[in-house]
Amino acid sequence: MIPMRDGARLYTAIYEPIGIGYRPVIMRRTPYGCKPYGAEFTDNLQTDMKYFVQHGYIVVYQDVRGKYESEGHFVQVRPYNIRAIHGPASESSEIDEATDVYDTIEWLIHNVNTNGNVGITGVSYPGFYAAMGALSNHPALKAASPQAPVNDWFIGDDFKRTGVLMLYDVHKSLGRNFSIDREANLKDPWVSKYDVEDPYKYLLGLGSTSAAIEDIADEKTLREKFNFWDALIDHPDYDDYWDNVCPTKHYVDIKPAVMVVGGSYDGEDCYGAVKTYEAIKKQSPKTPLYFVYGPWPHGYWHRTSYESWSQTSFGPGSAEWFMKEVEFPFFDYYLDPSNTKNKVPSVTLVPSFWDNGSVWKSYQSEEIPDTEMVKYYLHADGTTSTIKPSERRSFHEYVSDPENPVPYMPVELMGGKKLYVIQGQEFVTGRNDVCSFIAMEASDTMRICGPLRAHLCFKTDAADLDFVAKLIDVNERGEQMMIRGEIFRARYRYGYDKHVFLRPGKMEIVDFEMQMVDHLVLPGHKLLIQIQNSWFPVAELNPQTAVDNVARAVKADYCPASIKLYHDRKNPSYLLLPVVKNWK
Ligand code: PG9
Repeated sequence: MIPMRDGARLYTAIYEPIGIGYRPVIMRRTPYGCKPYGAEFTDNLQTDMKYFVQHGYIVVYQDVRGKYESEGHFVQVRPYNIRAIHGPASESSEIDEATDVYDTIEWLIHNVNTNGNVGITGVSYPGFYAAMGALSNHPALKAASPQAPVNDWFIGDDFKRTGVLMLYDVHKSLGRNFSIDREANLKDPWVSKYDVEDPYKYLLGLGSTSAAIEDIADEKTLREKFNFWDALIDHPDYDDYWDNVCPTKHYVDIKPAVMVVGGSYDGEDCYGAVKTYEAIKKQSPKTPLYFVYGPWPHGYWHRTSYESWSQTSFGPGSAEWFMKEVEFPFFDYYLDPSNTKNKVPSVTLVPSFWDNGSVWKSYQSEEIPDTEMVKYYLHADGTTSTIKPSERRSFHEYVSDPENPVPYMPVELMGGKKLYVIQGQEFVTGRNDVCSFIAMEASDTMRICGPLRAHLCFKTDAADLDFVAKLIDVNERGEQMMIRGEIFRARYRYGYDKHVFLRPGKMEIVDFEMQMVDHLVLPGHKLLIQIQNSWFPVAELNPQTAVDNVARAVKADYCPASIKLYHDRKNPSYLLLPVVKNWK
């Protein structure tokens, strides 16, 4: 129980090798508990921490403030506190997660046989704590690795995407010990009552987001137990609350080396990984910065058995290789002066591909490869190409009906593992509310590396719409793998801080980013683009009416929308793809 500068004591489990002298520390902070407490704790020491244990590192786990065995008050993604002293504890007892890391490290180097060097790491929510720890300014902290770190729960991580509530995840994960009730935490926190037979039918039957929320628990309970609920419900637009909670702007003048790790198949915090890397690269130029990105679902870069996902396989060993050849050498270079190896390259990329039987390959360099942004225009004949449409007036016309939303997965595959991120879309082909556009066969391998963008021109009679853009890889046998799907709420087309309803019958445009990919389109494969207006129930339904707060919408607010998706000379719609130059 390590005392922080304000007197709160944090439960800290220290696993220290005996009799091998002064060793580096690798540390992880978590809101999910350091269970099982005490000597029987063996789990991570044999998995994601195994190379640190093999090299005699001191391994430290900590319950973050206000969680499990630690004292103090838990705040979801506790904002960086500009009133706190991010350095030696002084008379100010103002705290945040960075000062808690400072105080913990200060205690460790004075009470444990360390060599004076500390690293901090973590995946997902622990990734957020690793990023905040990098802001502690403790001189002993030499390296940090935020991996799939939570960054922004409004725009791109976990709970919401561009302000759209990721309903199924929220519905399932809010049993996930998001309670600040210590008793509840100590029970099995994974209370998920939503492993229902048919989530699509179950959640559609509830009829609205507000009913789905009510189905989790009554509002009073939710507000008392899930102290993040106020944010999800009371701040429907990107207001000061969201701006204050997002850590990105504080990633400035970071002292330790930082290795950001992300997975292109990650259905939770792929956004957080890329935005954390981009922010540090831009705002903290002196920081030794590293980026790793590969075809991994959430945290699977530590899963040594992982070699396939959904319908794709790409060979064994990627996680073992990452831990042994990239992650541990990164920390050891900065934490163990006896290390004689060179530093790892700044950028490690493992492209995805759709061709079962091939094996993954890593590309290491000092920069992300140079790309050219190429427009793939949508055409009236259901094709897509780099040729701009010439028609004077051309559009696809269809109806988006909340009573019959486009499913995000085949019902039999709906469930927790987030396979939807790369799931082939054969199950929606043929729906007239899914607009499909197929490209010619690729003659050479094309590598798409970076965030995509969707630019869609449309008219509608509705006051608001969600657009889902999907980029799909179709192999020679017509089998599909989704490269990236993304949802965007049209009311935020002028910015997330203000919702501006659509003007019925007027030409409107949405232009939005789709999360980073690194994908090889192999010769003989075709790109398929699909545009639709629901992705249910992974995303809540848009009432498609002028409802200020969708979380308060009731069944009567949901109305069908007539939509014209334009693709003509004056109003072209397209996807903008970052194509790697001269890729062979
Ligand atoms: N980022 C993941 C998550 C956070 C909040 C809700 C659901 C998931 C995670 O920490 O695993």
